[in-house]
Amino acid sequence: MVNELSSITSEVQAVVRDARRVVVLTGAGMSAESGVPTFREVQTGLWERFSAEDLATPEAFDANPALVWTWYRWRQALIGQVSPNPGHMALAHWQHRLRSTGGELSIVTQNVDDLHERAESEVLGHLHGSIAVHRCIDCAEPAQLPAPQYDGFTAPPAPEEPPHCPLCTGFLRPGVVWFGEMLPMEAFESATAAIRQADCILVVGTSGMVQPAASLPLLGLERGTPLVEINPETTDLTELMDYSLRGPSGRLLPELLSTFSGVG
Ligand code: BV8
Ligand code: ZN
Repeated sequence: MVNELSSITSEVQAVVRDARRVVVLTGAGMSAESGVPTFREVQTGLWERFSAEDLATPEAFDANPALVWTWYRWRQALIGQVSPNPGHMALAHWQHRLRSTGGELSIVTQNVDDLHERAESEVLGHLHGSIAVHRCIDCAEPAQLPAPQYDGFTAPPAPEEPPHCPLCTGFLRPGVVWFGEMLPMEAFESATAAIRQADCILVVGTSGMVQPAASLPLLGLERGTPLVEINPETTDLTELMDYSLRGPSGRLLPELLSTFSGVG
């Protein structure tokens, strides 16, 4: 039975304070306070006619490569303009602190941004890939591209065709996992291995709607590992949790960390 809490209690502190092998599963809500729209927030501007789930598919790219390509380059440019928030910084502090005493904090993210890395965390796995890498859709040849520059972010740019592969004539595509595509096995297997070793699992800023990522906390539940959620809303995963802290990760993660490490 989940304890839904509006503030951090001594019980939650006790569960988290002594943990030595923590796994943190993060979703789009982790980056919301940095100014990156979550995946299910209403799309704006040019994309408002489409849901993210409609655009994040091989079929959409096939049907309209310019629209999908420009959507990703616009999102990548937006990510490049924002910074990690206090929630990212708190996880980086915690990871550093645990590692200095022989412990571990493993970050498994569904996010395609690099904000955990820019907060100087090491990320165990990006389950849904990365928006900043590109490859050929036909021959999978990796391609290096300069970061896109869009200023203002008022009216997203007019669609432009993706560049072509330097080896064949294929279009370049973003290195993200689209709906209907397999997750990177390495990332998923590392995540399941870390969860099997964990003595505490945090689930931060995810609606828990996307599979198979959303099933990872179940592995912890089967093993009786304490499960703590941080989210302003209840989610598809809330019922599985031991504790669900109702609030934004940018406030609650630093608060959680400060209760047992004196880091403000
Ligand atoms: C696969 C990259 C199979 C692209 C993404 C079983 C049942 C039903 C469906 C399926 C199933 N198994 C597979 C499927 C299909 C599908 C799926 O799950 N569909 C859903 C919609 C039901 N899954 C797949 O297709 C996956 N592939 O299973 O392949 C297969 C098998 C064999 C052979 C071939 C194939 C691939 C899924 C990956 C899709 N790609 N992203 C891109 O970014 O464009 S998913 C996308 O959603 C993002 O990565 C995002 O991270 C992810 C999850 O969303 P959230 O992170 O949770 O974001 P969301 O907006 O939903 O929620 C934000 C949360 O934050 C909210 O709860 C909000 O309250 C909270 N929040 C807001 N502010 C804050 C906050 N929290 C904290 N602090 C705040 N300040
Ligand atoms: Zn190619």
